[in-house]
Amino acid sequence: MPKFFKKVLVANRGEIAIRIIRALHEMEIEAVAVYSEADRISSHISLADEAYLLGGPIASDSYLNIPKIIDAAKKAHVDAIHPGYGFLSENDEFSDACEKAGITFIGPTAHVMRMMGDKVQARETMIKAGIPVVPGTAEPITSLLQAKKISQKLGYPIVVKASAGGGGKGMRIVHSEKDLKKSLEAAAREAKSAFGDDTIYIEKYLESPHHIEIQIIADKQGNVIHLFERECSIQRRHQKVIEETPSPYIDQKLRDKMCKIAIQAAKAIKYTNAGTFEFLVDKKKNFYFLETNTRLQVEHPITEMVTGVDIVKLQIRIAAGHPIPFKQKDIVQTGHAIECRIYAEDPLNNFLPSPGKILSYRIPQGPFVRLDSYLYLGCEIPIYYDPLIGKLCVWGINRKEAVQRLSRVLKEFVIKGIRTNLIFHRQVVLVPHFIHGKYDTHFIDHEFKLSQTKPHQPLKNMVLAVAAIDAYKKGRETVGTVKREYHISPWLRVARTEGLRHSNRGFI
Ligand code: MV4
Repeated sequence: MPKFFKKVLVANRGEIAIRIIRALHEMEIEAVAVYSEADRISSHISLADEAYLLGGPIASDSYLNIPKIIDAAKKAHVDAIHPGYGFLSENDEFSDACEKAGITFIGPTAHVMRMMGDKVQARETMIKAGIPVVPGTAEPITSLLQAKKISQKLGYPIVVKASAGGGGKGMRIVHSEKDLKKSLEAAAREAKSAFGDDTIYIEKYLESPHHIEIQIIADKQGNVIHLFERECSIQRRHQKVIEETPSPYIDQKLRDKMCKIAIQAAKAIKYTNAGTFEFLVDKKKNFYFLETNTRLQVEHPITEMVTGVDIVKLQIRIAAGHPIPFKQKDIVQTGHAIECRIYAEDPLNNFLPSPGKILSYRIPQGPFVRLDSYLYLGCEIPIYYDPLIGKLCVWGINRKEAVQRLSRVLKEFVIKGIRTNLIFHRQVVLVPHFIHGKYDTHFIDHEFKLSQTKPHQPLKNMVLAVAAIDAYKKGRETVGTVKREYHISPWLRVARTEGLRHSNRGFI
């Protein structure tokens, strides 16, 4: 008889559903999958012990539908539900609905979710707990005069943010008072549209910060530990793309300070289960609380690789009422890990989603390589959900070896039938600022222009032609027309032949 739960429903899809099912099976717990019409043949179903169809392809009829998920959980007689990330993972109503149905929600309490989901309240709570927050308003902005006074006091640039937001939605950077009114209106409008709540607040804008987060684990007995930091500054339109640990930007002294503050913050809000406290670190190495992610993070594997801790198993254990089975002194950071998020999107077409069917693929393997994905031959990448298809993670004894290993596996990794951002990742590992760990949140904007401009057709044809010749010479079979994947950055190859320059400010 398992020590924790007999049966758990995984209220998610794709790679994270598989990740959770694997943890459950290693704990000898039965796994129940749920799925939509669009995921009828998805691989998380085949790995589960039972599977329940929720409804149509759109998330509101399936993965976001609380009554349907609770109904499936009751039919399956599960003891607990793991929400994964995204969808309902930070939805306090879902957490409440689980508890009301007598089903354990594997995550923090609904109260903590509500407190941290309101960014103005989260800031107030952190200020009371003695946690450094970015200078700004403790209360929402309700008038232009109030905004002007606050902004004059802070000094421009300032940033307007949505209280119900996160992830940069509704965020507006304001460089002078003349732009303040329209920015406030735009931020409120976007917040209302995205979150149904137009509450906004103001902060001093930190120039070129780092986005560094601390992984926290807290049990129901009051024990709180950290699992060190993750550097998440390589983002495109506020979407993390590459994460690594340890951060190449902070030293041990700053790491100790940040981890201690994150534990202090978790204790102040009586956090339980796995959570992540995000900070901005400025050029003077001052750090400020940004927001709390009350769920398992996409990028959790790199923390697992350097600490040897299975975070998902810990979540399940804690939710079942068991204490953390080790002390802080038992946790050490060993080596260096980097994660590349593999998206079904086309960097040659402004990173637009690229749904379709996987016709063939070659998975990179070898020592210290981990791929969390739902890929399989014939797999359909649907248009209805986030285009993340997997996370390619590597570990090295130090950052140099991790980057070398990442470069190798990115060349090995081939996916045919859809376009992916693999071509982009292969460029990143060639950029000196990345290789030397000298980057901040402006990395992509500063180093690449791919995300802003679509290449003019002749250049794009040239890239494809070069790749086809390259593939033909090397005897590689191509799919239909031109092989879409390259093993070194075709942009660089064409740049050299075309006389184009790949400066450190991208292609011009
Ligand atoms: C900031 C900031 C600088 N100053 N707040 C908030 C949501 C997160 N995804 C990005 N956020 C930021 N908040 C202040 N006061 C910088 C970021 C930031 C960022 C901003 C613009 C472009 C890319 C960014 C990547 C990480 C963090």
